[in-house]
Amino acid sequence: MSNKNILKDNVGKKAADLIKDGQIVGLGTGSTTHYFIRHLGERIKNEDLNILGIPTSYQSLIIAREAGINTTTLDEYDIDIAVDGADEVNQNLDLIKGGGAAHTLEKLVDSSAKEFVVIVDDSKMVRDLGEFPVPVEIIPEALRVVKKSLIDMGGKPELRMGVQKDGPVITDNGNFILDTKFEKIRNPQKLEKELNILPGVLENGIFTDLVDKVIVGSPSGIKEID
Ligand code: ABF
Repeated sequence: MSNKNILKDNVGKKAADLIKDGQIVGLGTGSTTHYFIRHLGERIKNEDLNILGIPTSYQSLIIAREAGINTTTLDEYDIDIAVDGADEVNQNLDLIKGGGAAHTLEKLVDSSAKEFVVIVDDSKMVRDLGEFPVPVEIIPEALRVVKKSLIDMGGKPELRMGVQKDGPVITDNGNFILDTKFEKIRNPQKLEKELNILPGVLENGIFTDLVDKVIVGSPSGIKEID
């Protein structure tokens, strides 16, 4: 396992140890949360726990199934605790998410949870958000119009392309992603709201005022910030 993956594994295990029997758990997306989901699956098996997961993407649904976690939906249950990754975390515990193109459902699940825990390695901790472009999910018909609005707002939007570069990434909701670079984001709350009122925008990857705890893995150990 690479050094970074060891850190992800450590924080994933730490978060899995927080989960209590009987809880409904939001299952985030991304490589760090995969470790969490696998550790949670092991605990469910070893301790015979009664836990249901609510996935934030097809990716996390499939990993949950592989890990032996039964899943349900937000239509049926409220969420006790959600555990998710992030692309950037600032000192106020605001986030940029959406590197995995799943931020719309992530925001719904994470914001519905009574407790929202973020797990990251220390490379994700930043002073100001914005080095990582803000993912903006748009309906395909809005591409030209929203791109222009984002440029007018000072952003540099780029349509996210698939690995083969032969077509755009399509989200689980059938939409496009405009990865939008802004200079240092001084007021994440304001930008989060301004992006979401653009017609054609479904959701953006800035998450503010949602996080209860961040578990950070570094070579010197695990730190919890709340
Ligand atoms: C998802 O996965 C995203 O919102 C975030 O963009 C990303 C983090 O991925 P990783 O853990 O692989 O760095 O949670």
